[in-house]
Amino acid sequence: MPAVTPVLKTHPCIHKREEPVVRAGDLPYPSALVFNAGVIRYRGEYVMIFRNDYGTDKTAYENENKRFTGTSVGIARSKIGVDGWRFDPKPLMDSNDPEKDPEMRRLYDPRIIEIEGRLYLCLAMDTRHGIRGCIAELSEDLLSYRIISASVPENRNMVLFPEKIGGEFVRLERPMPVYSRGRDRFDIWLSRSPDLVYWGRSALVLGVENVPWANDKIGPTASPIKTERGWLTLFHAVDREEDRGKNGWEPQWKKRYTAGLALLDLNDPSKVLSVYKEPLIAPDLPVETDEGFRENVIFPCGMLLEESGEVRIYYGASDTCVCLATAQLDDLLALLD
Ligand code: BMA
Repeated sequence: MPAVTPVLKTHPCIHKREEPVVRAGDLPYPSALVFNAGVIRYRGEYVMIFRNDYGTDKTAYENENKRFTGTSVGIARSKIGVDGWRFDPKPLMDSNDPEKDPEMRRLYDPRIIEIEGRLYLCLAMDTRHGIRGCIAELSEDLLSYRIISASVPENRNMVLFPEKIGGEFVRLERPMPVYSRGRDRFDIWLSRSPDLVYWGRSALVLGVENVPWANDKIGPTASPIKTERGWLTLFHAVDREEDRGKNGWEPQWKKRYTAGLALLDLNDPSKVLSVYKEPLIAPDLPVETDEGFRENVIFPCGMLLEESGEVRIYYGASDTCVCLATAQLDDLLALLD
């Protein structure tokens, strides 16, 4: 496979686990790509909620033009959050559910967070009339959900802060203003809410032009972590070159997704205190660069701070499997002067 240029490297403070933590063959139901997973610690174990695209495979996709027939969102639990995942027997959500709202095509890219003892999911919702960012409340047993808020199109990549700030719920989000900004010049925004249903007082957080290696778009990834210096915040950053070749199952894949790092003000997270000027995580393992549906994609949806001071970053690799990277909190904060 041709190398993707310009070369972007993972920062040395990041330790990547070489093998994926979850992949398609692990699931007890139809599955082709398992990726973009949110993770929390909940009632003594780790809960992962992941995206699963199904209905084809590499050979059928490339040789018979057979496309995916569905997207589901499923749940897995593990005592240690690395291996030993136990999968629920069926998905929580499925685009082929005959009872789903006919307007809705699918839900995907789930992020999970516990706020004040309740569980919430942020999801992208493709509908017949555009992409909506939505928030769902998840039952305590993780077996059912209720959508409580859905934005107007076009918006997605929502993540909730883990606590109220100034008495309000706060989310990061990524609207897609194609008409006014030109194609794929997308930025990170923030909105506030008294109740998680009504959202407003929106503000720009970070423009794509402030991320030196991104020439395309940026977006939120996982719920930020509270530190003494500010909200430790990951984001995804996309660079695109027209001459990039096949890079996966599709005839051409021109983009590369990396993860970047920023620090947001504790009391007003629309204020950026610092952005690390290089990527934090770039695709460089074989599973990230040479295999998978869309190569060179790092797409984190979960970030956890362990008692030891280790930060765990769960990310989708190549839109194909779930991988895990770790770093020490102090090392990450040292990048944000
Ligand atoms: C984004 C989303 C993600 C995906 C990424 C790379 O637009 O659709 O689910 O991981 O593209 O394909």
